Amino acid sequence: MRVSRFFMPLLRETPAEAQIVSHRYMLRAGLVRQASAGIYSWLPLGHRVLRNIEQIVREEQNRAGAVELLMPTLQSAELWRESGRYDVYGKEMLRIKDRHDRDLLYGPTNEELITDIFRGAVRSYKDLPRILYHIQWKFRDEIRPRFGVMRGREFLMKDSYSFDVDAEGARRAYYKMFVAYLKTFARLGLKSVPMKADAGPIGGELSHEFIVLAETGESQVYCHKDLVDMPVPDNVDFEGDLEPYIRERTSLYAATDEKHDSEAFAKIPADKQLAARGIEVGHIFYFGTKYSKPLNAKVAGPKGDEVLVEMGSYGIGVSRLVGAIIEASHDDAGIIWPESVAPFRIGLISLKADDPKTREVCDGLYQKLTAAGVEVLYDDTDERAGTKFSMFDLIGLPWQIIVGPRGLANGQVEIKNRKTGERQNLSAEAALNMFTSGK
Ligand code: 5CA
Repeated sequence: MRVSRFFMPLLRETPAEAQIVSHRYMLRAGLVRQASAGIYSWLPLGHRVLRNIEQIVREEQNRAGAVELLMPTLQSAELWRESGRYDVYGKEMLRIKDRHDRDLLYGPTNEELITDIFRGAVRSYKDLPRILYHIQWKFRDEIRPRFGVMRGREFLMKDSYSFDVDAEGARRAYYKMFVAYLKTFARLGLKSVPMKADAGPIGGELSHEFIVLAETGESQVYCHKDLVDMPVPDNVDFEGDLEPYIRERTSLYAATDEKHDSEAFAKIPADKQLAARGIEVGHIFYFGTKYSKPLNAKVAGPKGDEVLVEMGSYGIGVSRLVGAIIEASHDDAGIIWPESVAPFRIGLISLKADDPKTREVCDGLYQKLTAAGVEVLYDDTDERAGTKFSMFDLIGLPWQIIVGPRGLANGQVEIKNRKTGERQNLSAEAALNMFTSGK
């Protein structure tokens, strides 16, 4: 993509309404624009990051055996009356009337709708277990939307729902999602810690939040320090025994504020106690028959009797993750994207767009890198070099290739790593090889 054709409205001034660094950088780098309180338009750069995160979440769900579908954002109130949640959900739920005066709502979550789909289709335990998921916009009319996409009113969520014939099966589903989440957040460049959590309006007894530690996080959390750097399971067989992975983590203390037990925490050796702030990027629940019972979702069990299905639900805040990743990875100059989610891998910076030799080398690199499938944002404009440097540092692409007449006189271009700041001079040919070998 050429900067001269792209749409990337940067802000020069730091927006006064942004209180935390991720929100400031998201506005300044033109990732999002507020449409109204807690509701955002995703501009091209932000949209690319959102889609990259979504894709990693999807791949890890699929790897764990979950199956993707897509449910609508608008739901009928009828189902919510059946589960009893229509009245209890309160003002957070956006209620709408259609032209026939029928009650609709903009889904804040999908337990009812997925249970309805399930009960209409599945009759026997032989069709179980199943984990179904979708990645869809949600609306919660939060009293205080804040920190940009961190606590929005409209936000993108991945929500999965598991169906099993008994509690033991449901526990396996919970473990699958638990492990899938560890892998997902690691691929996004984040250190996540699963912590005992309150189930809130979703319900159930067993619940974990996945927390990314950050000073600006909204949650107060307590845990054993060893959990923070615990290696993520590798080569997992999702059909095998997952309990050891779970035990390794849940045997150490970790809890959010609501579930905090100060006596248990005090038993951790003092140098291993960690009380910190964190961002909740995922939340998983096991709630048994809380929805299958009122909605009468039953299957024929192995003994011929009818049994209510055991369920759980598993959420990831996809749009919140954009902010969380920036909170975890930035410096004074701007964002530092992990390669896995970066909107482009390379920024190609022409220092003198009207110099024929510089243009020839830049155009050649751009064409060959793009042809090799490397995503490049090519600054072919005639802006000042200093302006370009600060723009690329702000938008945080992992690599910069800087091309100008002075370097070219020595047959060289410069490569800069955004994260380490390391620079090296190479021939254009060698630079090309560096990014295309192994592709
Ligand atoms: N049905 C369950 C699981 S699928 C559910 O709704 N869980 S939740 O309420 O915990 O939300 C799942 C995730 O969505 C949270 O962990 C959080 O990362 C994200 N999330 C929740 N509310 C917001 C919000 N207002 N803005 C941005 N992300 C949010």
